[in-house]
Parts: sequence; C-alpha cells; structure tokens
Amino acid sequence: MDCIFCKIAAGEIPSNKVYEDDKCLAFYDLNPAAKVHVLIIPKEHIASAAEVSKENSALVGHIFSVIPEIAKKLELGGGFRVVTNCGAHAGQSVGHLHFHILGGEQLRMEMC
Ligand code: DGP
Repeated sequence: MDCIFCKIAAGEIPSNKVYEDDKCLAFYDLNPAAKVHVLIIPKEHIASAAEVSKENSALVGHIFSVIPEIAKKLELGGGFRVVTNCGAHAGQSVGHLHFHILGGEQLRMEMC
C-alpha cells in the first residue's frame, strides 16, 4: 500500500520522532500549524477515524494514553489541542489515522 505514514512508521521515510513504541509513533508535522505540532499515528494502517472499530479501538486508547506523556515531554503544560481530520470535508490529506497535537502558544480555533 502506498501510504506515506506507513512508510514513516516503517522507517522508510525519515521523520523527526518524539515518541515511539511497538504500537504507535509520534513525529513533528512537516507543515507546523502551531509552535509545537506533532502527529501521533498507529503503526497499523487505519485509514481514518471512520475506520475505528471494536476490533482496533484499543490502539486509539493506547495513543490517548501516550499523549499526556508526549505533552509532558514537549512542555505543553499550558494546554494543548488534539485533532483528527476525517475525510474530505474535514480536509484529511493523508489517509492514515493521525492525531495532531498542537500547543506551545495560545491556539486559535482555526489552528486545527
Ligand atoms: P491532515 O490534513 O489532517 O490529513 O494532516 C496531515 C498532516 O501530515 C499535515 O499537517 C502535513 C503532515 N505531513 C504530510 N506528509 C508528511 C511527511 O512526509 N512528514 C511529516 N512529518 N508530516 C507530513
């Protein structure tokens, strides 16, 4: 499958990693929309939030259990936003489930 984030997860495309374990990977976004802008992805290919199911939702739970650790590491104590864009109307541009973690400054509503 020709998926950029699968290739990043496999190490075939380099990324600036901030966290990695056997199930997920977090790395800096190529086009940051905030002072701190990290993406966290499951290593398993899930196309979007619309493809989350009872079978794979534990991965999403795992990702959310790791986000506070990343926020602490990146010193986002002032607050942060977690966003996932799902489908064309939301402007999803990469068809592999990813959560944007945005912070490091006062966020405006359009920064998502
Ligand atoms: P979305 O629009 O929600 O699908 O967000 C996709 C994000 O992925 C977008 O902010 C830019 C980022 N992105 C796309 N390709 C790459 C890449 O090859 N490396 C990194 N680090 N980020 C990427």
